[in-house]
Amino acid sequence: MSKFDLLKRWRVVLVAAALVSAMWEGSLRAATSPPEDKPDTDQPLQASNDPARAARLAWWSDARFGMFIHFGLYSQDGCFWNGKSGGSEQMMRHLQIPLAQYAKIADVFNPSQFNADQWVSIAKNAGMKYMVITSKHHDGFAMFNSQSSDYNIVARTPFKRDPIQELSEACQKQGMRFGVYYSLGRDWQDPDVPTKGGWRSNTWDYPDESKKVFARYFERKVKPQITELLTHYGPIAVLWFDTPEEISKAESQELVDLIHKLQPDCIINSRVGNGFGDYLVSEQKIPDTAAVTPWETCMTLNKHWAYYKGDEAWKPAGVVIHNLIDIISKGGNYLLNVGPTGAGVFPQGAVADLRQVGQWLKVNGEAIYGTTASPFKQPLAWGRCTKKADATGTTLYLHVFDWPKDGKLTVPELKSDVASATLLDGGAKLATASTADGLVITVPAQAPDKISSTVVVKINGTLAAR
Ligand code: FHN
Repeated sequence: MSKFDLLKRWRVVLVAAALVSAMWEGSLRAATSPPEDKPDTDQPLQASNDPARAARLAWWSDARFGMFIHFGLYSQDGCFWNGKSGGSEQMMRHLQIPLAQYAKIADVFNPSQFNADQWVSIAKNAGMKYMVITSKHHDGFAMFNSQSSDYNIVARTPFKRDPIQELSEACQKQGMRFGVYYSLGRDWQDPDVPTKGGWRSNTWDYPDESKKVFARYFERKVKPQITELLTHYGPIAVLWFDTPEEISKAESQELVDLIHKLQPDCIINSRVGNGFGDYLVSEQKIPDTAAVTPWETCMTLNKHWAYYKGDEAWKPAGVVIHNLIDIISKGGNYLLNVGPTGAGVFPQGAVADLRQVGQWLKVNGEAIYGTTASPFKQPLAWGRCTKKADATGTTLYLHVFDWPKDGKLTVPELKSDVASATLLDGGAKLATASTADGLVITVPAQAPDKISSTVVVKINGTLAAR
């Protein structure tokens, strides 16, 4: 065999060996690196006709629209660590960063541009009525001056201020309801937090899942911190728990009782676990149909919960407005998330979006706040419907996304006695006719708003939908 043939044969062997090792390496990484975190599947809520729950939820149901904020050590460099992308606010898990290393981020965390009044006024001008901010995410780091764990922003950072305190005060000043997010079943600082299947725990500092006892963490950290948040930070309108994981039914019940003892008006979401809570979480998705229990869609404005370096994929304001209307037409609330930077400011893309949403709500807010789900069984081809009903009758708000080209807006299921139809913006009266196809409203050639125009239909007496 010539030298050339021999070389060729060796080359084939070397290339094959390189291929096999690359595949092996890849499969190793796949096996060891935790799978991407998908939203938890939310357990259905226990049925409840508890008048106290209805009373707690009254303002929340009217509010319809709130701001979610993910802000923590992971914000410092846009979910990057040592120049590597951590993928999201879960970077400590995704990069398996040892606790001692991750805690060093606190040494430089100094959001010097943080201004609570500014955050609240941005939310308020966007038409949002409540705010929920991460008081402790899965990394276990408290964004408040916790007396039960010095792993917190006041004790461990050069910032030394308490953003939860400052935001609570700013919300009270500006008439915004204030709530806190708390990661319940994931805490990568505490040695006692097992998760379902283990792969969402801190297995790199605390590898033995069998040694972890949730109850110890529950007594040592959860109950004391929830007590602090409900005792030292003024009215907490919503306690937004996340990832209940291994919490027991008794522990969920104990938390609910503790919260209602300290602040009876505090609303609790379904991720307190085991079917407890006042409303159901629907993460990143809008249900196809109206739900019977109170519910809320929480959603990112771009593609990440926390500030992620380079993520400028902001949902256009039109999409946000259509989502808001769609959600309310199904009886839900919209909790829209912003991830502030490590400097303590909202990304400009988010601010611009929210400003445009607020301008639309300034004109059309009557059709949003205090409204309830559409009375119609069939979806409306041109948009959505929300409604208000009181002793005097029913008002329907027709949200027209696709303005009729022939000037005729048909509401197929509506056969009630119509008192009037008007444009919400400007009040122009519109002619109506009851036909075999339903109510036909004659509308002007031009849509009042390019995103969604509102037609107000007042009904005499009770609504008769087909
Ligand atoms: O893992 C978290 C995630 O970081 C984020 O906080 C969302 C918000 O609903 N909840 C969990 C994913 O379901």
